Amino acid sequence: MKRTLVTSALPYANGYLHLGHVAGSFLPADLYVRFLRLVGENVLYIGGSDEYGVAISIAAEKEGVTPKDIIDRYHTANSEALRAFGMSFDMYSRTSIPRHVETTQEFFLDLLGKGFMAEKEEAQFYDADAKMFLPDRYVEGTCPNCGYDKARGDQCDRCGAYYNQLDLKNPRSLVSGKTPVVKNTTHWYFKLGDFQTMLENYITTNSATWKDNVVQQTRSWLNQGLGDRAITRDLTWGVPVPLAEAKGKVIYVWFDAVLGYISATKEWANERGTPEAWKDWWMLPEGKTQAEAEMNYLAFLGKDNIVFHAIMFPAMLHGRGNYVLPTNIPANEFLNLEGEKFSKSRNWAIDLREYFAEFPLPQHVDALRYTLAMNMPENKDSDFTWRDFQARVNNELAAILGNFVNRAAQFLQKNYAGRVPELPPHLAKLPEAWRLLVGDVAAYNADTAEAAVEALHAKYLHYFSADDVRIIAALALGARKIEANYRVFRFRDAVTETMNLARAANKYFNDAAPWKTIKDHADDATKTLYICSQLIRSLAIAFEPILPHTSDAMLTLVQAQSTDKHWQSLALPLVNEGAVMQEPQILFSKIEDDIVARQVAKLGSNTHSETMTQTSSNQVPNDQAASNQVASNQTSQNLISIDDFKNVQLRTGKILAAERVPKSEKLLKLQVDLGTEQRQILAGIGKAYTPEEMVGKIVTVVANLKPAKLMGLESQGMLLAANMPDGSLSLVTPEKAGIDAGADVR
Ligand code: B3M
Ligand code: ZN
Repeated sequence: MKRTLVTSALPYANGYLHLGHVAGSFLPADLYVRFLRLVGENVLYIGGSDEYGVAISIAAEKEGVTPKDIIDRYHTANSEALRAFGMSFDMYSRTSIPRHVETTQEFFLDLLGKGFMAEKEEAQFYDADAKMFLPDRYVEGTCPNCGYDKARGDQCDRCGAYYNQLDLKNPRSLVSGKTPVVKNTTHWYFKLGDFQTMLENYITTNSATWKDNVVQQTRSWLNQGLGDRAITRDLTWGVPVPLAEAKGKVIYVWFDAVLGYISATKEWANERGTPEAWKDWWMLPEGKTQAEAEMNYLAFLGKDNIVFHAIMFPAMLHGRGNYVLPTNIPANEFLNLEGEKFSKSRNWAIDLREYFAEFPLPQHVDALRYTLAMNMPENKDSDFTWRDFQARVNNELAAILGNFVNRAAQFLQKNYAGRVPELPPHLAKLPEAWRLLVGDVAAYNADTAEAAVEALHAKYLHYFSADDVRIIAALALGARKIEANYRVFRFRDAVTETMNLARAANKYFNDAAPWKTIKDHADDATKTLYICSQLIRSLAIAFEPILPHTSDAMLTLVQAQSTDKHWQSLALPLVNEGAVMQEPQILFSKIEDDIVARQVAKLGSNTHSETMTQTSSNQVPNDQAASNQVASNQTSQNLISIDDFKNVQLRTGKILAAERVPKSEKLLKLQVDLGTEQRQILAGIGKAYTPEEMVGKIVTVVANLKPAKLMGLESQGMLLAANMPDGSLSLVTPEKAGIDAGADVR
């Protein structure tokens, strides 16, 4: 039987969850899971707190409390906030539980036993003041490649170079600010390189449906070639390395964190009294592939966690053997706040607790879910603004959905004694006709909707007006479209289409104008209100993933049976005639200007200048001091989007002729064949290359650069070259032979 396991990245328990976390990895997963449950699929949704790593111990030291104090505080607060936000986890666990320690140690020993680990003694930076070895994120210095003076311990944010920590020039400890010493230490390395081919195959088979950014990031890691990764640390807070000779060492937090999904599933299985049931979700049945076993695993997360879930975790799972691997990794980009990055210390943030303190009602939870879903950073970074929040609530939730439900319910109260109307005798068979009609709509699609209305109106003339047919067809076709969007993780579109259904219902009520027909065509009014009662239920089901509280209220309003809560029956008339309705409540009240103004004014009362990382990668704490310096690297990085990059047209070019530019040591004048045209390009490579050796070379050209004049000569493009350590240049050329002029470079 088909199963879908869903996880959301485990946030570090060292700070309160903010809207960025929620939009990145929680809300999309919850929408998806709730949708699958409505469809009746077998799904398990797992999450929890990530409680080890330097992020936690530093936060503890700063406050003079124990790491346990920190994780208890934030795990409790965050699991409570997520519950209030309507997250429908089957289990929200934590990585400090004994079961997790066991699971992690088991994996470590198993991979060690199979030869996937290497033990190495290596020199590492040691902070003598803080008495600790420095993880890469806690040392900063000058990049050995480009000279950037805020390069991280293992990677330069300016030129992208990767290097060994010890190659960093002028290293500074970010813990004490002092220059670290070099000291030897032994660590265990996970031999990721052993999984290169397996991972390449894994990506090739699975990635057809993956998001571009996930595939690209993963491929680029694979293209660099995978090497050994140290997975132990000289720290006290973490899962102890289960070897006698490794006293005082713990397992690297990322190695244990991804296993948190498994230990949380074990916890779930145990709590429900079926301790072995976790295997149904993680372990392949004997002799079956994952596809044959119909086992899906979807890992929702923010973009900075991709590599750990697309490379490291699959390697660990495969190495262990017989485990499922992620079938998809629907990573989101980042959410900004009023056009700027979330930053706790600048008070440029909204955490969930704060939001609930200001907006305590269930309708406010749903309003936030809706606004975040409509602005989900699916394919690029997106923005939450209070004005947009206000507009979404007032103009959409209140003015469309709330308005429809409220008007219909009021009308029923006033004119039908608060009951779902009973159909007049000549329409007694209308529910049956409705079912047949929905069956007929299956032959049409969104493009042929009007044809459907015409044909089916003629067919069911006795029961339905053209408008009746139109709204019923809209439900049936809408349900299909929404489903298609959820299936491919297009949440914004799914939610937009859902609101379109409410829009159609609102229009239906308006156009039918029952307040008029009730005077002379009472049967028409009765039918209209019967249909509207059904629409309330249909919309409740359509909105359930997005607005769970509102959905419940709507179902209760028309006394819909919870057993009828299925996506498949969304468009069917399942509300009973004569059902006594609840007293209608306002679903969404308007948000006034002064409320919004107050929220905006609260932002930005400033102290320091830390940028909060949203789902910080590695071990960067998103809290105060240590990370002030760490995170400042990321702001100076000035990230561009993939779209920005796509604006640059890179193409291969073949050098047809080359000569020195008189009076210039550096400049060569080149005639370059770009496949479709010939260009003159002046390149500053004259010290590294002679004109003779240039001719015939295939180079990489920026093809859409504005022409410029250099020493009186026009240059129509630019060549790419890398800076060599000795200051000279090396042209960027295709790695494989057989490429001619004019190939796209991406
Ligand atoms: N805690 C990093 C983060 O919060 C890390 C994710 C773990 S997912 C297994 O972004
Ligand atoms: Zn650099």
